[in-house]
This record gives sequence, C-alpha cells and structure tokens, in this order.
Amino acid sequence: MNESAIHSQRDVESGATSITVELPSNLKRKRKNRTRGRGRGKKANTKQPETPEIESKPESRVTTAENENEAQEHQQDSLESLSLPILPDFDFKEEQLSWSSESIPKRLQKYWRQRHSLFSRFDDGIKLDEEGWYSVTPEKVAIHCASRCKALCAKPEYSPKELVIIDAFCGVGGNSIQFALAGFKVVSFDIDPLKLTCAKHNAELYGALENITFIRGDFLQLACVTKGDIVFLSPPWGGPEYLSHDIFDIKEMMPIDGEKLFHAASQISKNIMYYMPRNSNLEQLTNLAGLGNICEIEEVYLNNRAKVLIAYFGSLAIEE
Ligand code: MGP
Ligand code: SAH
Repeated sequence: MNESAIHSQRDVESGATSITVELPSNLKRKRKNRTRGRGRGKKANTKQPETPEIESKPESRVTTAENENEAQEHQQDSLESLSLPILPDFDFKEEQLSWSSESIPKRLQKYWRQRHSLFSRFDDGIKLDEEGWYSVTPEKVAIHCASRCKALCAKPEYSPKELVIIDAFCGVGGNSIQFALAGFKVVSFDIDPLKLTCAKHNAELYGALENITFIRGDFLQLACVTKGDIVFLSPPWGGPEYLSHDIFDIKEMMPIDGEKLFHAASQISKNIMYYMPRNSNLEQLTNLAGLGNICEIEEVYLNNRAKVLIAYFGSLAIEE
C-alpha cells in the first residue's frame, strides 16, 4: 500500500479546485460518503487550492535531452519493424459515423444532447460511432487533461524538451486533439480502424493533424516498443453500464485488466494519467502508485455534475 494520496476536485467549467491529502484508509471512508451507482454526484463546496505538504522525489526522466533523438528514432524503428498500419485504411460507411437529430437512435439521445460539450465544433462535421458517443472525453475535460501535461513541461527537469504523449486508446480523438492543440507530439493508438478514421477526420477539422501519429493496434502488445514521456490511458470500461456497479473494480470489470494495463504503461513512463469511472475503487487506483509513491485522484465535474475520476502518477501527481 502506498503512503499517501492527494484527493482533489476540479470543476472544468469554473476552474474551481479543492485539494486534500489523505491516507488510503481515509479515501476508503470518503468512498462510502460519496454518491454512488446511478446517483448524480453534486459538486462539494470548493475552496482555493492549498499546497499539499508532501515530500516527493522528482521522477527520473524516461528520455533525457541527450538521448531524445535516439529514443524517437528507436520508437519509429520499433513500430515500423512490426509493419503496423500507421494510418487507418478502413473503408467505412458514411452513415455509421455522421448523425442528425432524425437519425440518432433513442439510446444515444442523451449523448446527442451533449454533442457541443463533447466537441464544440460538432456542427462542422464531427464523426463518431456508437462507442465513440458514450466514451469520448468532453472537450473541456480534454483541455484540462492537456493543461495538466503543460504543468509538467514547466518543471525544470522537463523543460524545454518537446514532450511526447502516448494516447493509448484514442477513440474518436477527444483527447488526442487537445493534446496536439496544446503543442505536444502525440502518438495515438486504437485497435479499431473505424475509431482511427473518425479520430483522423476530427483532428483535421480542429487543425491538429500535424502533431498526431495514428497507429492501429493493441496497446497492450505495443507498449513494450513504444517510447514517450506521458501515457494517457482511457480504456474501454465495458459500456455505459459501468454505473450499475456500486464500486467499479478496475481489475475485474473492464474488458482489459486495469492493473495489467497500468503496468504495461509503466514500461513507457512513470508519468501516467488514468481516466476512469467515477465509481472506481479508490484503493485499487492509489495502490497502483506502489510503495512510497504518490498518486493524485481528481474528481472531475462538468456543469456541476461528477463526470469521471482522473488518477495522476509520477511527476503528474503534483501540480504546481
Ligand atoms: P456517462 O456516465 O456515460 O455519461 O459517462 P454522463 O453524461 O455522465 O451520464 P449521466 O447520466 O451519468 O449523467 C461519463 C463520461 O465517462 C463520458 O463523458 C466519457 O468521457 C466517459 N466514459 C464513459 N464510458 C462508458 C467510457 C468508456 O468506456 N471508456 C472511456 N475511456 N470513457 C468513458
Ligand atoms: N479518449 C477517447 C475514448 C477512448 S474509448 C476519446 O476521447 O475519444 C476506448 C477506446 O479503446 C475505444 O476506441 C476502443 O476501440 C479502444 N481499444 C479497445 N481495446 C484496445 C486495445 N487493446 N488497444 C488499443 N485500443 C483499444
């Protein structure tokens, strides 16, 4: 069990934040007091950020300024040697990816109503498939994720290096687009060619294509040949039914074992951002940090409603 965790709340509309430092046992207690299941958590009173009194060791960098070029070449070589399709080559059917108020099925109408919150440029012709509708990271949350990475760049040990973000499950591109617009180089994986087709199209709409390399493949298999400075993990949670569980077991309830996934990502970097259900088992999440390391768990609110949990590891865990 790790020694401590930072628990924070962030409203991505107003920017309001509250931060507390807690032991895992307190996190467990807090869990019991939170709105559960399908209930809609209301934002707690927020206060000004406090500097948590935590001793932290700066993480050693994955790639140093000296070996950066070598590392990037190595990544290219490693991925190319696998003969992976770097760009999607899937011949999709237009009607699967473009929607209107007439064509949207009843089960997706809740997401349709949120379309401009998912993508502010939705009306310019955003494409997404059914899984994309319920999985995409809302734009303001994606902007927030990118800003946390920016905070990392400001740390002396990472500046002025051009950081590479690995978006391990890019879906229709919600996060990749905002990482790229924030100026990062992004390597975006997805196993589904349809998602990559959408992501590439959407990135083009946002003028973000230039900074993104799309790779079709299974991230779990490719992690060992991938290089980067930050890994963003937003895996499939098994559909919108994730809220039917009181506590979401990150090891047992996702299509991909959440602990195994974290360890695969750790091969690339200690700087991991884990985008998880708001009913996730907090103890499981904090324990991923390992003995003596800090993890920050942030409850993210949008329009006064709890949306997701984001767990930060490595140097991402302490925002300055
Ligand atoms: P939600 O609970 O399905 O929607 O997803 P919402 O609007 O909060 O519904 P409400 O009725 O509970 O208010 C909340 C957020 O979780 C979405 O905006 C997605 O970003 C994210 N999300 C949902 N699912 C099912 C997944 C998933 O499988 N994978 C990932 N990476 N994100 C998901
Ligand atoms: N953050 C994304 C949503 C990710 S949803 C966005 O904003 O759009 C999860 C994605 O993981 C889905 O697109 C799914 O196709 C992909 N996926 C599932 N298993 C995978 C694997 N083993 N490797 C890479 N991608 C995978």
